[in-house]
Amino acid sequence: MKKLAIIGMPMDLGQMRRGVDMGPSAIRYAGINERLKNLFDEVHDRGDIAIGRPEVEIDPESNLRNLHLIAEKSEMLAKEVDQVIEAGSFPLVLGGDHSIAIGTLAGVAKHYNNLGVIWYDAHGDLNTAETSPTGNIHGMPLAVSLGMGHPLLTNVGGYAPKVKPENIVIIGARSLDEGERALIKEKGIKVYTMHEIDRIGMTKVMEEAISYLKGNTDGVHLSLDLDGLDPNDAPGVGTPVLGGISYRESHLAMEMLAESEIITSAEFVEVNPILDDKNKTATVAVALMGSLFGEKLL
Ligand code: 6HN
Ligand code: MN
Ligand code: MN
Ligand code: MN
Repeated sequence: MKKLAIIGMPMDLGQMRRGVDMGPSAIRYAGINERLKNLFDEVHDRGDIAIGRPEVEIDPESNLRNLHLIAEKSEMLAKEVDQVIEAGSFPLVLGGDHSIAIGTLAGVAKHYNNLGVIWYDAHGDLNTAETSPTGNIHGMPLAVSLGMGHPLLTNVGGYAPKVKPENIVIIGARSLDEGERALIKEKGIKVYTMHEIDRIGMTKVMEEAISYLKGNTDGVHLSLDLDGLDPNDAPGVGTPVLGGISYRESHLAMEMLAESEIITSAEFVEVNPILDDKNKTATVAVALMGSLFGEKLL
């Protein structure tokens, strides 16, 4: 029995542009339930994690905006994700900004010895308080999951690290900060930048990424930041970067992941309906989910 559980994580505390907390609503409005219900035996929308309207935390010393709030809310998401997997369902988390990945991965990784991660993003999200140019935690979740960063973040779920550097593949990168570049080199993280996508094409990139992860992992989490796509195709994001992955290439990437059957959990993040063009970005997200879960035209 194939079961899907949808969890909304309306958290916008990892960056400074309001509106990304409405991501889960926008994605539901774009028809996620209708689109996915025929692809599973059961689809259960568990609603949203309660974020409330907390006051923005200002801690000038740590360079980590909203540290305590994000840690606390991430613990809640981790528990929810853990329960979903425990119940035999596939967890699909709707963001929220990319800081939500801290909680998602804390809930997922304890179920695997060698969790793989595909980080589909314009950015590396590999900053720490020391390297971050902004203090925004949405630029840090992949580093946090490697066990690097403030202990309140790295220990969400009660353990660290969540992933090993050799089990990560970043796809779509075109904006990396200096500290992130150094970390990628130091840890030997596999990255397909836009250069490789242009040069060898998405088909080859995905073939390579899948075979890289397939042998060595016992589960693969897809963390898809909508800003990995080109802003023409996904305008409703807080940190757009020109020259991104097209909708068509993304569609193909999701179909290849469906065929490979390696994906065991997923999240779609950074959909901000306030910055969007008639809910286009949420609509793109739902279409990509359809492909990821095996939708076929014929
Ligand atoms: N995202 N590298 C920049 C920072 O502030 O650390 C941008 C991060 C963007 C994060 O899009 O998930
Ligand atoms: Mn468990
Ligand atoms: Mn991101
Ligand atoms: Mn990004």
